[in-house]
Order: sequence, then C-alpha cells, then structure tokens
Amino acid sequence: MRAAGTLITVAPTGAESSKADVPGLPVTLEELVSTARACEAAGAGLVHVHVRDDDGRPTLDLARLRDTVQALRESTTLVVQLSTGGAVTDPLEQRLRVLDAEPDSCSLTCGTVNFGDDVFNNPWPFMVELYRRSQAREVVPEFELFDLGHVTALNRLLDTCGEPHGGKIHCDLVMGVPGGMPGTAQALVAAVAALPAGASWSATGIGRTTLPVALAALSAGGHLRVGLEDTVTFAKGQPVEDNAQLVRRAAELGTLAQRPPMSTDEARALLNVKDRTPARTAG
Ligand code: KMH
Ligand code: ZN
Repeated sequence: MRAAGTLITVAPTGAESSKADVPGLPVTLEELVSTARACEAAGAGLVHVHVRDDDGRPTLDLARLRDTVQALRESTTLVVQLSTGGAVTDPLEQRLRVLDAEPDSCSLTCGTVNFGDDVFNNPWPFMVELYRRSQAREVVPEFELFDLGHVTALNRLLDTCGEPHGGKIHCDLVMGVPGGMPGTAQALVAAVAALPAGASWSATGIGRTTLPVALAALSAGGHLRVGLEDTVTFAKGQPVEDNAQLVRRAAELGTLAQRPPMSTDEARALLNVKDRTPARTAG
C-alpha cells in the first residue's frame, strides 16, 4: 500500500565521521538536542541516534544513552531510535545492552556485511537475541537491510520469533555501502519486492547515492532517511551545512511527490511505539 505522508528519519551523527572532518556533526548532547529540534521543525519524525563521548568518539556508555533518550524526549516529540549497530569495533554484548536505555525504537541489522575496509558484524544468534530483547522490553525494531540477503534473514527472523513489539514491521534499506547492495533503483525494487507483506520501509543512499535512492524510494511508495551519518556532501563540491538542510530537502521532495512529511504523531502511529512520555501516560 502506498503511504499517504512521508516519514522522514534523520540520522544526524553515525559512528564514522569526526567533528574535525565534518564541522556540522552533532557530537555533544547539546548539539544533538538542538539538531533534533531543528530537524523536527523541518519535518523529521524519527531520530536515529549514535552517541559520542567527551572526546567525540563513538560510545555505547549506558548512562549516556539514557541521558540522551531522556533529553530528546524532553525537548522533542520525535520517535527516539537508538542505534544497536554502534561502530564496527563495538562488542556484541555492549550492543545488546543498548536496549536497557529504553528507547522507543532500536535499529536491528539483519546480517553481516562488508563495510568499506571493515566488517559490520551481525551473526544470526546476535540478531535473534537482540530481537527477543526488543520484544521483552517493548521496543520497536527498525530492520536495517544493507543487502538483498538481509531481507531473507528478516523473513526468517519473523518466522522464527514472531511479530515485533507493536505488531508493525518497519524496515530501512541502507544502500550504497561499499560491500552492500548498490544505491540504484533496480536494487531498491528488488529489495522492496522481497519485504514481508504489509511492511513499511524507508531508504537511504550513502554518499553520492543519496538522491537517486531518495527519488526511487518516493516513486516506489517508501519513506526517507537522511542525515550526516549517511551523507556529508549536499551537491558536487558543496558540503552539507547541517542535518536540517538535508531534512528540508527531503521534505521538499516528499511534498513534490504529493507526500508531505508526516507529523511525529503519525510517525508514532506508523511504528506503533509504546507511549513512554510521562505527560502523555499521566492523563
Ligand atoms: N555504524 C555502522 C557500523 C546502525 O546504526 O544500526 C552501523 C550502523 C547501523 O550505523
Ligand atoms: Zn546508524
């Protein structure tokens, strides 16, 4: 079914770029919160979060993750998704513990993939354990699919472990990673055709595949993910200024396609995330 509005996910930081190379990268909590607010105002519905330490390096420190979730909940109405992918060097056990920070949603990558010169490790037993923990903690997973085989593994995961918390299956195609599926319309159509029935999905293209993937996703009825995690160049020779610039462009593309950005309430309904906001649960 074709979606009525466009869910815009922003992935503002990631684990790969440094502040020295990308000055607009939000690495402190203050920078992240102000980025999230600007992106919400520009049309984002969901924020995919990687956290940095005091030196700007990726960390999975649980106290920092908890503080980040709380600060984003206090300052925005965005769906807060924590990355369980982390950095390629992060141990699997630490990646599992991310769920203890009680985000609305978590990423769950459906297989191992070459990641440039590195390997992004997601063995089957890890996927199963992460999925079972997301069910137990009532966290909605977003299935990250870097390759066509990951779609097969997603279908196997659902067959083996049942439906996700909330009953909605939401996927994100991460395309154009060196080692994963290419960022082309043909690859996108093949991956979408293999998704579980009724799943919603977004797509993001890494680097110069950003625009072709966004346009292909909109034409195929999908949602959009953008952000400095995935792309640091806005156009040839023009670095991205900040994440909101990418969200504004995504919102313009969605509006042109007659699918303007979803509100954060619509994003919550799409994923059926648990209501964890004290003000909302109180009354
Ligand atoms: N940083 C990549 C190795 C995720 O957030 O779940 C993995 C990643 C995926 O970014
Ligand atoms: Zn990520």
